[in-house]
Amino acid sequence: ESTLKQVLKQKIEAFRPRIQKLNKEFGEVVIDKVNIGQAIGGARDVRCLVTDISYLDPQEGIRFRGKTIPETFEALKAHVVPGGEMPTVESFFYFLLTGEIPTKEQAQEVFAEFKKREALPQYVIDVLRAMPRDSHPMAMFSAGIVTMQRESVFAKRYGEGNLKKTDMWDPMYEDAMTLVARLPVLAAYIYRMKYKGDTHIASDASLDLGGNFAKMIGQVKPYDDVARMYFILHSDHESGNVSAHTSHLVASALSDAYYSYSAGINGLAGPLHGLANQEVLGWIQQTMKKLNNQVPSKEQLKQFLWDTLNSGQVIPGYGHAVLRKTDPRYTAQNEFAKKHLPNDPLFQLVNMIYEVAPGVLTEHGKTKNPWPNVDAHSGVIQWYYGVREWDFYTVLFGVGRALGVLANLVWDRGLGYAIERPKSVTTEMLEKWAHEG
Ligand code: AMX
Repeated sequence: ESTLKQVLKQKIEAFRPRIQKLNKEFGEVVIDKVNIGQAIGGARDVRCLVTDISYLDPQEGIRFRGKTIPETFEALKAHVVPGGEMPTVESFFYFLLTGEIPTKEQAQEVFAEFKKREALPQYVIDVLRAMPRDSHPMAMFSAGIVTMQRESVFAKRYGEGNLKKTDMWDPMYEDAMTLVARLPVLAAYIYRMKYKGDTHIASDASLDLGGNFAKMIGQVKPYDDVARMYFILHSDHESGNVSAHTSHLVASALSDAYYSYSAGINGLAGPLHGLANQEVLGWIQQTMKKLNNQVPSKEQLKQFLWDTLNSGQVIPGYGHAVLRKTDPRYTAQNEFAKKHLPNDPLFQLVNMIYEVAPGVLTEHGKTKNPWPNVDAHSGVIQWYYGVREWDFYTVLFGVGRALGVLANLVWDRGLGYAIERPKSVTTEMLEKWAHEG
C-alpha cells in the first residue's frame, strides 16, 4: 500500500472524532441564518458546507491547506522540475490530500501510481470517436469520465454489500487516483482528435503529469510549466462553487467519483463558471478585430466595455461570487506572463483591461466585485503558446479542478458526510414571511 494512502488513513482516522464531536455535542450551535434574498439568490454566502482542503477569503483569495498561492509554490520548491519553475502536480496533490509537503520519495510514489493508472481504455476512445466531432470538448470530457464508471472500485465494493462507512474513503481514493491520472490523457486525446487532424502523441513514461500533458498535446517548454501552473491554480476554490459543489452533492448520494466528477464538469461548462475563460478570449479577440488587430487606446477600450454592458452582457473574467479583490490566481498568471510574454499584444490588452474595467464596472454599479477573476488571464497565456482552440480552455480548467474536487470527495467519505438535502419553500411562504417582516 502506498505511503500516501497510509498517511491519509492516519489523518482521516485522527480527524474523524472532531467531526463526530461537533455533530453530536454542538449540532445546535447556529453559524448562519438565511434571508429571502439568499433563498432566491443562489444561496449566496450561506455557510453550510465544510472543507479543510481550501478556504476562500473574500479579500485575500484562496488558501490551499492554509497556504496562499505564493506560499504554496514556495513550500513545494523542492518539487520543481529541473530546468523549470513550477512544482509537480504530483507533489501538489499529495499536499492537497494530506496537508503535508511530501518528501521526494513520497512524490515519486504518487508519480509511479499515476503512471500505473493513466492508460486510457480503448472503450473510452471508442465512445469519444462515436460522438459528433463538433461536440463541445467539455461534452466529450464529461462523457469520457462517466464512461469509465464501469471501472469504479467504490461502486464495486459498495455493491458487494459489506463496505463499512468508515472504510468508504479507501475505494474513493482508488477511483480518485485513477481519474486524476487519466484526465490529462483523456483531455489530450480529445484535443488531438478534434483539433490536430486526429494525430496522437503517446504518453511519455518519464514525464510528470504536467510535462506529459504538454507533450501529448504537442507542446514544448516552457508550456510544461504553464500546464503545471494551470492545473494547480485551478484545483480548488473551497466547496461552494458550481463544479465543486455539484461533485460533492452527487457524491453525497454515494455515487462514485466518475458519476460525481462528470456532473461537476457539466457545471464547469457553464459560461458563468469555467466557460468564462473561453468567453474572455472571444471578447478580447472581438475587440481587437474591430480595430484591425491594433491594441486599442484606453478610451476605445472604455467604449467597448460600455458597449458590452449596454448590450446586456457581462464582462467575462470580472466579478466573483465570493472574492472582493483581484483574484490571486489572476496575479500568479500575470507574473508568469510578465516574465515569459511581456511584449505579447494580447497580454498588453489584458493589462489595459485591468486598468480600465474596474472603473467602468464600478460606475455601472451592479457587480459587488469589479476586479478580475482567474479566467481574465488564462486564455491569453494559452493563446500565446499556440493553444488557440479556445473551446478547449475549460477542459484545462477541468483537469485542474479534479485535484481539489477529488481530494474533497475522499475526505467526504472519510468523515462520513451526509447526503445533501436542503429544504425548499414556496413563493407563497416567502410572501407571507415578507409580509410579517
Ligand atoms: N459584468 C457585468 N455585470 C456583472 C458582472 C460582470 N463581470 N459581474 C456581476 N455583474 C452583475 C450581475 O450580473 C448582477 O446583475 P443583476 O443584478 O442584473 O443580475 C449584479 O452584477 C450583481 O452580481 P454579483 O453579486 O456581483 O455577482 P454574482 O455573485 O451574482 O455572480 C459571477 C458572480 C462570477 C457569476 C459574475 O460576476 C459574472 O457573471 N462574471 C462574469 C463571468 C465570469 O467571469 N465568470 C467566472 C467566475 C470565476 C469562475 O467560476 N471561473
